[in-house]
Amino acid sequence: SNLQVSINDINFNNPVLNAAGVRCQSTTELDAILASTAGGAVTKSATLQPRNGNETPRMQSLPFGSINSMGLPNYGFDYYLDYVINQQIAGNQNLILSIAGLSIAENLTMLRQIQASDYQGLVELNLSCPNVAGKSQVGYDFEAVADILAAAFTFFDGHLGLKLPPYFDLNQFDELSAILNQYPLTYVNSINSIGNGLAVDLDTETVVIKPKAGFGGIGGDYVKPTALANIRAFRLRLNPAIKIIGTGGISSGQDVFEHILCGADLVQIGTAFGPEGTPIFERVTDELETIMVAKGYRSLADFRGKLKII
Ligand code: RRO
Repeated sequence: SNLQVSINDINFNNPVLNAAGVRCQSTTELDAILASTAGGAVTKSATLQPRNGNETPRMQSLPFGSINSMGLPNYGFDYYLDYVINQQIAGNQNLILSIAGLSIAENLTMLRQIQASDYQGLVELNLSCPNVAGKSQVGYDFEAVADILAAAFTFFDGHLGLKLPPYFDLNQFDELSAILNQYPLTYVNSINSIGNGLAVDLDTETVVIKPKAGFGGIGGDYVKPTALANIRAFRLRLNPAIKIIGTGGISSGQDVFEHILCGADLVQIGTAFGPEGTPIFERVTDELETIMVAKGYRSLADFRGKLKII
């Protein structure tokens, strides 16, 4: 079957990428993703200055997923911009540069530097980091989202996507979509982790991660229904020119199929990529093809967004 996807003339051999954050902080890790059968690679969200992130333990596997409060550890914006430009020179366009400034001004500074650089690829503005103490998520403040897009599109003419937090009220999808539809966004990526969950260790009667007194973002199987709902809700509301990346609870070909059926163009794997590593990309892609063959679908467009209601 044909698993190819193109987003604004940028081509991906298949729709399955890593999600920002997991095994993508160093160039060694990014090289391993690109050397695998993954459709492409996403860089760890960058801040202008390098950061060590929060104190450890800051990520923990849970029975049906994960909890993390990494606190944006990364090698700094220049490190990732250099990497994606070097990949572009080598002929690889299947990358996404993720940025997560600690303020709107910092995000605009990074976007200006990208605009001034030779990088022509996808840029993912992460408005949904739940784990920097004292900073609320821009993605839950729709006026702030409108302000940053208005400012960004006065000078930025590259391919800009937004990484969004999960929403839980249908009015939120209506209000945010009305804002997003006013701008030439390339895509939205739903969802980031469900912020500020809490897990308990029965034996020790403690929390399981140290930062933020144990509160952290939830990923994995726990979040798949919320991810599917966010993809579906945005696909029904956003201008068709705005593509959708589905992230949340993917560990099998069936999960990928469900994301695409709800409207995803590309998908990303976070939690499950941690323990399984790069072999996960070939496994889930093979599983997706098996489902497609059984159903008689030859391309992703045959079923993308075609979820039926009853
Ligand atoms: O680094 C993190 O703590 C983190 C980020 Br930036 C994010 O966007 N989502 C997440 O679950 N963790």
